[in-house]
Amino acid sequence: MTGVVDADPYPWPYDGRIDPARTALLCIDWQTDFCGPGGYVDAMGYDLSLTRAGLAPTAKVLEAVRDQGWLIVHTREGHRPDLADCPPNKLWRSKRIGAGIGDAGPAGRILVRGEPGWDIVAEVAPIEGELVIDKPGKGSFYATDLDLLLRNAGITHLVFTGITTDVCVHTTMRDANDRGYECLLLSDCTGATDYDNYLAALKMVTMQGGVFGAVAPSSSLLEAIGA
Ligand code: C5J
Repeated sequence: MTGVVDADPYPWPYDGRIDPARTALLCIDWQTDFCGPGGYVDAMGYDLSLTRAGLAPTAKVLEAVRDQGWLIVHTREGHRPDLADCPPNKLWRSKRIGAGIGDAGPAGRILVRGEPGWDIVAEVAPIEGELVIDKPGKGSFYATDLDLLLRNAGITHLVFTGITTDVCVHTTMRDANDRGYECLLLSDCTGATDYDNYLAALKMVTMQGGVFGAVAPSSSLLEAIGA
């Protein structure tokens, strides 16, 4: 049935069909720091192909929902240049593993706002009129105006893409679920720094009848919206 996503563990959304006026696409942290050469994830030595895997499917979804007039929100994790908004334990841990926040790298200062590594990569870059949320933490609601912007726009349903599945995507999805948003995570539009963690993060969403919402491949969403 058009407007309903064939998702796990239930046809999404729970309350009928997708309403483009009440549904937003969230694109979490598609930054060079998380999926590009010389960024934070690269500095930590993780396999970039895992975090880049969702780029092409996400670009396709972006194009489709842009055409259908959805609200689109991009987020960026990063800190002020003086690191005044970086918790000391986060800073300490990053330096301990040789990927110090604020340290100079091939993509500029790691996880610092305004640096090349902090930019959203070209494949899924925001266009004029799309919301961009800067956040100092893993969750997109913490210390941001995201909730206010979504509620003012009448958004009740969220479709998630982004990286990393087990960290910023999960933190945001869990928080959104607690706030009453009906959430769908697109399984091929996300990735983690560890493949087993990616799989586990997807599975966690589906427990308890959909404890944080539902999971589906982007093809199921595209089919549901007739794209
Ligand atoms: C991490 C993120 N993994 N965007 N950030 O530190 O998931």
